[in-house]
Amino acid sequence: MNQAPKPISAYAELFQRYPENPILTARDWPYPAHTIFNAGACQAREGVLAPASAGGETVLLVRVEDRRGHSHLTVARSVDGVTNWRIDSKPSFAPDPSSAEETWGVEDPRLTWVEERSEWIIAYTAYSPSGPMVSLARTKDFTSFSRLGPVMPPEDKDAAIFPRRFGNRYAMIHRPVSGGSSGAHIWLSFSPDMIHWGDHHILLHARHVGLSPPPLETPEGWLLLYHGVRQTPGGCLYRLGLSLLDLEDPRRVLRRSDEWIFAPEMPYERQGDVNGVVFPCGWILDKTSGDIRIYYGGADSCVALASARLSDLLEHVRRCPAPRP
Ligand code: BMA
Repeated sequence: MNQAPKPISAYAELFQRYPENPILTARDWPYPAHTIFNAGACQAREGVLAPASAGGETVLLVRVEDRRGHSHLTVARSVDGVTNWRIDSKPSFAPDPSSAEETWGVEDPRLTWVEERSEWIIAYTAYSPSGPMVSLARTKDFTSFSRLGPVMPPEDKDAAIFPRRFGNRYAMIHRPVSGGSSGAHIWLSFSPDMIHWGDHHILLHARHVGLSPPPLETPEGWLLLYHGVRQTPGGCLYRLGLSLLDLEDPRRVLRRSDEWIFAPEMPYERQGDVNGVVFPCGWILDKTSGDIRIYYGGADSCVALASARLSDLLEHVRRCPAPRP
């Protein structure tokens, strides 16, 4: 194995990259694929309708792009979450040909186990001719899927559902883009039934930010890992920051990092179909060890893995400033 170059940053690193990254590329695919990247992640048991708390193997729902530039989602499973991936032999969740919203594919799934419904809710980007929009689907076993349908009109993406209700309402983070130059902020919306969404609030203001994996419940609040996009003369750079939301009222932002904590540094993050992108859609907390595995797309061309300690992330975010009122 070639020795991977050391990260160039001199800052203390919260995330450790898996030394043999990337863990999956299109070359691993059992059928023709142009690239694979941006995977949702969870732990589930094959063929068993079991709650997330029951553990099980790692399931990735991987974005696969074909040579038309259209994406679908395919399941990859691994016992240790790192090696020996078993990949479905055909697309597991393909665009619905009868749905105009999915004409140009389905992208970037985020998976949330919703205990009271005993099912996984998948928030994904449906690429319609009018632009990207947020759609929801559900599954109990990652074998059969059914759609709840589009829930946010274009342009909107980077959505994930919270695992439990607040009062009697579900909550969802998403990233609408309005016309003009008012920016792309992270929003929070509520719904009584997961279909009809309203009571919209801006959570994080910025020129261009979006949620990365789904919010993670911790004793100190909902931990958010989000990406910030910087446009440079050489293209976009996608880097990650942390934020913390109040546990009972996720409209309250408690902390937000003003420095990025993870950025494209390695060759598989800096060079690919889209250079300079790290894009996590899933993270898995091992509640016993406190370790988190973060699955992220590298340069829109592979799936890579990094790990962090939950206690380190919380210590870091605790020291971040509280947003100005
Ligand atoms: C974002 C999303 C991601 C992609 C990233 C970089 O807007 O579309 O799927 O990884 O751009 O191209």
